[in-house]
Amino acid sequence: MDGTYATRSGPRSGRRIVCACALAILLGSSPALAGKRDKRFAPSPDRTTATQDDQGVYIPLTLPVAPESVTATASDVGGIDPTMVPIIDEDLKFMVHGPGAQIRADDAHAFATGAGLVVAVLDGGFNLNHPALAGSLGIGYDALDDDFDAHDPGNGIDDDLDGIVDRGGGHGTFVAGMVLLSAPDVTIVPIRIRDDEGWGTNAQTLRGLEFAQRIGADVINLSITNSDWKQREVMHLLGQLVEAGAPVIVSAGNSATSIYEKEMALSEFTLAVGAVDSRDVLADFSNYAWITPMVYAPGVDLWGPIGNPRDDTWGTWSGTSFAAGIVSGAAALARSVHPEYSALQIHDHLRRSVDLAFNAWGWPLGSGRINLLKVVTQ
Ligand SMILES: [Ca+2]
Ligand SMILES: [Ca+2]
Ligand SMILES: [Ca+2]
Repeated sequence: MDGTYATRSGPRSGRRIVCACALAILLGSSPALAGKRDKRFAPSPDRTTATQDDQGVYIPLTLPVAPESVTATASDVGGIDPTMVPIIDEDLKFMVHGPGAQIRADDAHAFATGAGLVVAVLDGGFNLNHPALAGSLGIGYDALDDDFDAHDPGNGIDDDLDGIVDRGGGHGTFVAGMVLLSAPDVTIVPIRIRDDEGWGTNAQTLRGLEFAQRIGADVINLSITNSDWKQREVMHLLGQLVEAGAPVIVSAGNSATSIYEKEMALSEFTLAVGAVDSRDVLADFSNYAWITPMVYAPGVDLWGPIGNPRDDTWGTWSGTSFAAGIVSGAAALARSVHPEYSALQIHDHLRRSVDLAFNAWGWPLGSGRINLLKVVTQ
């Protein structure tokens, strides 16, 4: 797969030059990356007993609640709701009638599109050949292989024997698609830190974050759960990234619990994102918070690019992972209109750029659902 997507020329060749420069810098100054390839470990029979030892502790992605509900529908398959028939379009305009309308994407794009900014998507299951990503990709990094090709659409094998083949396949592709929904002109830098079944180690997360730091990413998206999020090295790196000006957007998780149970969302350096449905009601799977100032975004039955099992596969998917992608795009828009803001000011700005959203009992959620028009006009 090396070079497959890099050879695709989009209309934004200037960015590829920037990325090529970044690669040159990396190749010339990345001794920390070289030689840090750690060996892969067989999945533990009991992954719920995660320990401080990141060597061999497998960390699940924030996967949809019911992976089997994913309707990985190829674009040429009939029987799709006419209003949801994908029109493969580079700027994802096909989506503005769904969640795009809910978050005022079209209106916001009259003010900003994220042009010139880089969003690092640390994830897994990237299909970099998907048409939705054409012209939007920078050179990425693969923390599992220690190479610059993050492509991993799945191998068709149930490697972790959980009964689901390539459980993580397409996850990163879908997250990247959601980023582009909010910010169609950003450059996505795909950073592979999870395998095609959705597992990875803290060491891989660290190396992925190091890469994002080296290229000076403008926004960091982490749609993962991490049992040891407060690992000293991870927190240190997140702090450095935030100090350098990069908002860090994380998914709140899909276990329908208070966010206080999720260490990553407690981090002072991150902005946690929960999911609401098309009525702005908290998704029944979404984590939430009563006090922690998190933000919400559409995350139920989103339509987007999957790329598994085929390059042009589209489908619907639910999860806070994808809500986080939408907010990462929003963070890029915020950076476009507020270059003077610190990363934490971007977080605060996003928390304020919302409409009311509610839980199942009709009570307003702490922060509401992101409104991109407010992001770019406040
Ligand atoms: Ca690779
Ligand atoms: Ca599996
Ligand atoms: Ca597999």
